[in-house]
Amino acid sequence: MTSLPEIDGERLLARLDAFAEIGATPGGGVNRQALTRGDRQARALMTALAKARDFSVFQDDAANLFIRMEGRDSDLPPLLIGSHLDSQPTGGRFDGALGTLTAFEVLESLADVAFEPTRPIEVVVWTNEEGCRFAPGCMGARAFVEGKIPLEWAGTRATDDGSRFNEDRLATIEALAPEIDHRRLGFPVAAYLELHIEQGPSLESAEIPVGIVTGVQGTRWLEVLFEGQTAHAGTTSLQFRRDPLKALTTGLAALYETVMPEKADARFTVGRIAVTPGSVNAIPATASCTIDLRHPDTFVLDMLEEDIGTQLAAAAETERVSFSIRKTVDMAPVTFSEDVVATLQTAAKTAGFNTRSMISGAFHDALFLAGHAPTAMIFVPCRDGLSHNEGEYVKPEDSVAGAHMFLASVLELLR
Ligand code: HGY
Ligand code: MN
Ligand code: MN
Repeated sequence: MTSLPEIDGERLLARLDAFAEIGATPGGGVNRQALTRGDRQARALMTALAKARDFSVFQDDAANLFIRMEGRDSDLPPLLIGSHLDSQPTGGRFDGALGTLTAFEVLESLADVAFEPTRPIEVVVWTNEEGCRFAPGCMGARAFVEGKIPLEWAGTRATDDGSRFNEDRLATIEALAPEIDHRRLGFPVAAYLELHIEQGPSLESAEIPVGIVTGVQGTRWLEVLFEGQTAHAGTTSLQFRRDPLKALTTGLAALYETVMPEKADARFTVGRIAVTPGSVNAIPATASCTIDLRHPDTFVLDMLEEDIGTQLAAAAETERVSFSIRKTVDMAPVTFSEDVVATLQTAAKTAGFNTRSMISGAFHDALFLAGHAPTAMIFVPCRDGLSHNEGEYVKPEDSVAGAHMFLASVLELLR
């Protein structure tokens, strides 16, 4: 090693700008949804940057991308660091990309000084963390940890263009196949560390540059369907109407009044709503919506899920329509490794960072890795805590400070 590794802040900020160009939206954000052309472009750029530094690059059957720095003992399970590059449809330029590019910056800063780690270090880009184009979220991380791709995902259709998950997955793998090697899905990992923007306001309001994430709250996604009878808008009087949209809207109105107002830590979001046949002068045949439900406590999640079912069933009964509810995602709350959290606290002390411990309101790939290897996360502040919005913003000095903390943490984990 020629000298101590140093983060090159300018290089990191330039990388963030370069990736923000891929799928850039007029509002200053990105639309780089999982397994689209934009996602493939980002992976291609990541691969080119890695090969320029002579790192080896691999992908697996879930199209997870790995960038490897060899260690003195290359048989040891690697330290895995990374995040995701796929985005929301009106996403920000930092969600996922900051963690991925910070991990790559750490690899580059180690290579800059010919640092030779005891064990290999791999940067990972997980497939489909967001879950907005293909549900569920964190598909790549989950398939990696389970060592297989769940059969039920094969035909999942994309919400934007209806293409099938398997087709887009294979096309994404195919696009990079000539340049990089393929490897099996899942391998032993010494520890996993992910940096991410907080996507909440607490670090910024407390003016604390680094969050040490000790766990992630639980997330459940529900798909709700009401089926009534489509009929003429002009000739059907009230007593003959079986209107599924009326049931959906009255049911949701009741839930908006109760779930979050009564439970400060609960998060209840209806992100998508659909009506068929969608004709201006026909009473709807069906009305459906998605529900994203979150809470740190599984027991409360169970209770809320039951309340939602009861409330919506009652609305269906009143309107004499049928009703069904399907759970498509159930991510239990996770507590991260105390050892890794303690290592991050040591690293923060050594690097002179004031930190705050916190749990994450957003889910992350780390939630799945926590079941596979000792895992924890580092948060950096983002403006107003805003995310999943084109206005998502991180001050350059906060991105660079996060990278310094990440480098200190990687060195501490390797010790
Ligand atoms: O929805 C989430 O929590 C993650 O940001 N995709
Ligand atoms: Mn994310
Ligand atoms: Mn996100």
